[in-house]
Amino acid sequence: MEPKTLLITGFEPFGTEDRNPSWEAVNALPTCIGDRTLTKLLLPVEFGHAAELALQAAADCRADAILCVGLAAGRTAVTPEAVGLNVRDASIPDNAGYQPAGEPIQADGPAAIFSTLPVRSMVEAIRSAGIPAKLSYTAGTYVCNDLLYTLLHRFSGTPTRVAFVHIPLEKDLPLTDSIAALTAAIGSI
Ligand code: PCA
Repeated sequence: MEPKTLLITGFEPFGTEDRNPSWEAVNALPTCIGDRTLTKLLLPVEFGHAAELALQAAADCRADAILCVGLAAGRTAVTPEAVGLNVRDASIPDNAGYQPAGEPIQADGPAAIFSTLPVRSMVEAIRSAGIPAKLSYTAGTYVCNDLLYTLLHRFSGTPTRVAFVHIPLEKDLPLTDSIAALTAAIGSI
C-alpha cells in the first residue's frame, strides 16, 4: 500500500550554522503532494529527544511513512540514506550539550538497519527533476543517524516505512532545488 500520511521532519540550526536548510525546505513544501498528506515537524538537534518527538508525532498523525531531512555540510548532491548505524559518535556537542563518543543507540539492536522506503527510486526521481542526487551509505554518526536508526528500529516489522534524506548547504545547492528534490522524492514513494 502506498503511503498516504507522511510525517516529514527537518532540523533546527546546529554547530556553527545559524540556519538549517532542512527545515526551511520541509516548511516550504505544500501540505499535499499527489495523494500524500504531509505533516511537518521541526526537530531539535538533540540525541534521543529528536527521535522521541518524531515517534510521538508519527503516532499522533498515524503516519504510514516518515521521511526525515537533515543538512550534510560539504555534500553537493541530495543524498537519500540507505542505512542507519547503531552508534552515537559526535565530533561536536548536540544542542543540549551532549557529546557521546562511540555509544550504541540501542544496546540490544542490530549494528545497522536498512531504510524501508525506496531510496533508489528517490535518487532516480530527484535526478529526473534535474537535481544532483546520490545514494549514501552513511548518514554519519551524529543526530541525523540517531533519528534514522531509532525510527527504523522502532518500526521494524511494522508497515510504517522510514527513510532519511540529507541536503547540502544553500551555498552548494539552492533551497529551491532542495525543495524540488524533496517534492520529487515524495512523489516516488
Ligand atoms: N544535520 C546533522 C544533525 C542535524 C542536521 O541537520 C546530521 O547530519 O547529523
